[in-house]
Amino acid sequence: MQSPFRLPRVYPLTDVRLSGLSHAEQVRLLSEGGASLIQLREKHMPALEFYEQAKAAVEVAERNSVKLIINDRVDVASAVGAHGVHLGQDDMPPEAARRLLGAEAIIGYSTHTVEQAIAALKLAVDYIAIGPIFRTSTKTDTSPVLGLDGLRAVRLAIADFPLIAIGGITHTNAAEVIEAGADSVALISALLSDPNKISDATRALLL
Ligand code: TZP
Ligand code: MG
Repeated sequence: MQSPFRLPRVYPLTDVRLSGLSHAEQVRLLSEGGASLIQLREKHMPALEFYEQAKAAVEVAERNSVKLIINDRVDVASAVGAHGVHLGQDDMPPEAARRLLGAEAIIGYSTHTVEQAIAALKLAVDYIAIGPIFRTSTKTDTSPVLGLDGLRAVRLAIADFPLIAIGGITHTNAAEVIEAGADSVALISALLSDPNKISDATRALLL
């Protein structure tokens, strides 16, 4: 069996609308702040523009020894040579993505309930994301918030499987989210809402 994927404690996601910056520029600033695993999350761009931006972001990531994961788009992940893909409950099944991207690819999977997290253990995924933990205004179509008790229940149900928590995580609550059982915290607005402070905000979380 492959050894489990080791998650860094902080997992930033990019957002072009929130930051006003290209994906590549966000990857540069996040990696300057110490991030080592970054997800490109893009819900609006035409495929050509996202492909071009993802390609540029992969070059920046390689220069900084950062692993890059592409949200939703297995085709873009493959085309730009990203390290992997992050899939949701309604995206292409992880097995299909695994066939396309190969055994070495990092495949992450979003879950929103204890039941979904347990079911994910049988899939060809390297880590599970669980959320939203807290209220968030970054994503509007979310499932109900789980809170820290919900997160603890997921951790109990999946033993030591790699687990990321997402949704409403800030500098103030990140430590208790880790304490409740997450290996890693995924964040958008806490790192990107002030584009002049992206590196500092990332560094502050890693301290
Ligand atoms: N999935 C569940 S909540 C969320 C995603 C993508 C948004 C997280 O954004 P923020 O700003 O860190 O709450
Ligand atoms: Mg998705």
